[in-house]
Amino acid sequence: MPESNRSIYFATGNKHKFDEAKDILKNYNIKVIMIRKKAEEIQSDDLKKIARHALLKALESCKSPIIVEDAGLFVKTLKGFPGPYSSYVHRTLGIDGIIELIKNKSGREAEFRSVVAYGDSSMIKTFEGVVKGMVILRPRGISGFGFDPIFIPRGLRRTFAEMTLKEKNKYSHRAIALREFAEWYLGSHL
Ligand code: ITT
Repeated sequence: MPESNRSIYFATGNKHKFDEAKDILKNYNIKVIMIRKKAEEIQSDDLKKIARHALLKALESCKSPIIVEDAGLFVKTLKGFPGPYSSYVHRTLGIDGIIELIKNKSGREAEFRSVVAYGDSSMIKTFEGVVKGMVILRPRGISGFGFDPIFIPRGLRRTFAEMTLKEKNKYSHRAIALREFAEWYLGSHL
């Protein structure tokens, strides 16, 4: 059983995601407990489908209530690539691979998208967050993870990797989706 009725589990293999989620959810008095999940993911071009599938798997084998999150970087000039394949592409091509793909193309618009899927014994619900911005050709910063060093949110000058976790949490796709989740969760678990 969760430690209090305001505790939820987060199944992820990514400690950075967990740390970001913990910081957001603590503002809502929701305690989050990390459960390491295996990196078996379905391939789909739809983040929501991936998140729902991961959630159903987690509900089979883990405790509840539980959340999972699926996210990706969608680069406009690459027609949305790497998108749902971001995790794999980051592991294989890496940041340099994305830079190589975009360096001779025009247009730097990109967005990060996140889908948080929540489930308990009676229901499943998803929440989405998007942050628009641009990708750059020279990585900057050492904070965060993944594609953070090449993404600058719209209207700002620094990459996510040049921000503290708290600053990133003001703007990020994950923070938007998690805040939506938290508002709903508190509203329906009073
Ligand atoms: P899970 O175990 O939770 O699935 P993961 O890292 O594999 O962790 P995803 O499947 O959602 O997560 O893959 C998303 C990839 O997209 C991630 O590995 C990063 O390369 C990139 N990404 C997603 N959100 C990001 C963020 O906030 N900053 C930088 N890169 C991000």
